[in-house]
Amino acid sequence: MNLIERIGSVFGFLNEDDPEYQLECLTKDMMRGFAEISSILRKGVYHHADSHPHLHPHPGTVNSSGDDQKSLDIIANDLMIKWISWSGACGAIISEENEEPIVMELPSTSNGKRGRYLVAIDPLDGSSNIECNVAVGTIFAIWELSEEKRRSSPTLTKEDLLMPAKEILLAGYCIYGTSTELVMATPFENQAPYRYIMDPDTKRFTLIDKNFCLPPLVSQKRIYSINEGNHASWDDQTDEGIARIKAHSDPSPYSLRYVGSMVSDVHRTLLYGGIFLYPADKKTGKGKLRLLYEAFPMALIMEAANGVAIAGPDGMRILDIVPTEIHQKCSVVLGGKRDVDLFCGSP
Ligand code: AFP
Repeated sequence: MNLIERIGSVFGFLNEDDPEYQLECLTKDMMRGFAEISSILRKGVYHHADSHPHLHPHPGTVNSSGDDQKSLDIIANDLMIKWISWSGACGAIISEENEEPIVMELPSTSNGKRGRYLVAIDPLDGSSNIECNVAVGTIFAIWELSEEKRRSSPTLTKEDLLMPAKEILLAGYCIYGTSTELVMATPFENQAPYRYIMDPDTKRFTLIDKNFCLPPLVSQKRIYSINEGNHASWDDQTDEGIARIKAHSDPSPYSLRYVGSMVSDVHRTLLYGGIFLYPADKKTGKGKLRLLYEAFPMALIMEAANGVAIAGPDGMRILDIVPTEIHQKCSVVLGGKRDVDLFCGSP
């Protein structure tokens, strides 16, 4: 792509022959969204929207200027949709906040094709904890739409957007904690996740680790992370697996750490080791976490980091699950092999 084409691409006229550059534009624009969400979260007053209604009216109400007051989930969703659409490289978006997918209209230019990529995103995961200032995050996965889907008129169905994990091109999460960090992984073999940190002044992301993997086994901490309050709804295998973890004592027992924000719990697991679980409820047989924009991206990252990502004690790989609904739920077990093996009772 020459200079003029590159400049033109800023306004959405992306060169069809350069898919890699299109993915770069999409990801860079998403990073602008992460930076904007990070700045909004740091303004603090939003944390107190519910507990201090006099400072900030409840979501869904109208403020004195007649503007709708939006919850942080909606603000983050609007921002991410704006930035993802801005790139011109995206043909469809599945967001946790939108019941229906957002499918871009067929343009009259660009060969009559909508953008190349599908983005599935949870714009603000963990937000029910936000008032007490815990780290929350954005989780996403990106696929490439087929030529047929890019031309499909007038729109695409939900079923058209059910793409398997093995076709994910890029998965990642941005964590808004004491610092804002971005972790991204591709499914290419032997390619570890990359870890970036954002400078809050310049909003630039700097690569700090090209090999963001679980620590070496000897340094992996024994930590388990699960909502024990749901104990009564676990099936027997989960119950037994957690009992095995709790009974372990040699050389040291497991510690329990649970934030209740998946990005935080998974980020800690990647940094220190351990196991994070959100099992299925035995009555419904379903977990809480969403397959396309929570379980798939985190599973891809965990496997790229030398960890294991399964849907339950039977060992089914999360990345092998065939999606049947865009907001499908699944159970999740992520972590180091040693800890997942102990949970599963594997020798
Ligand atoms: P929210 O986005 O509604 O806060 O949900 C967060 C989440 O999807 C995930 O980030 C956590 O791991 C999980 O739910 C926590 O759920 P419990 O509160 O049921 O433990």
